[in-house]
Amino acid sequence: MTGPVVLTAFEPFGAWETNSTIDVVAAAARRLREAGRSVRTRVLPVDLEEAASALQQAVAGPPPAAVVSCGLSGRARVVHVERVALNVADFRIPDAAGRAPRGEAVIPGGPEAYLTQVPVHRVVAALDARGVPAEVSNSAGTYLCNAVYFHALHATRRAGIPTLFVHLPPLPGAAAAARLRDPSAADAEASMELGLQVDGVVAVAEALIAGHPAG
Ligand code: PCA
Repeated sequence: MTGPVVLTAFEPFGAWETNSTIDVVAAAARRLREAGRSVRTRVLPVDLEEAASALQQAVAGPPPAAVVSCGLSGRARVVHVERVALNVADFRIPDAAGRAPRGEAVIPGGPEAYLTQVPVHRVVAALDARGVPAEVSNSAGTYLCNAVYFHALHATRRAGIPTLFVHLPPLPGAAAAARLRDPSAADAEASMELGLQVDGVVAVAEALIAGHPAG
């Protein structure tokens, strides 16, 4: 039996008072359920250990039809379709538990990196077709998003479950607010409307469920 589509968001962190991925994922889940999909959502803590166990629980049980993890990026002006997760935790700001690893392995003894098995250019094309600006990204950073992506790929790749991480831009106005607290947290121009972000996450999930020839 095929399990649900798993969608994850993150709690707020650093200079961000809210994490818009929570609203985007909730709205995308509603749309997918209306379309008859079974969906499981999780909001992951910005805590290296707890995020890993929450992610592992989210993908446990009948193999998910697809896993789409979403994170907020203060640099993203379009949806970033992440290709790579590094086995590196190197934090510029501490996580919620005060951890600030410098160059430690996400999974000691694991491979140096995983590449998603999802054809990322096809996903960007699917987003373009829905009018959602997107690009392939070759770095999910070295913070929580990268760590969660590494855990997700580690947990799902043997079973061939399509797994993708997308970095989403801030909502309009949010980058300016974050920059007041930490000018390095965001680019002033980084922003995308909520509706477009929801369209994007729905399109990513549908593309992954539909499956696609390698490309
Ligand atoms: N973005 C951070 C962690 C949580 C989030 O939404 C990141 O890019 O690592």
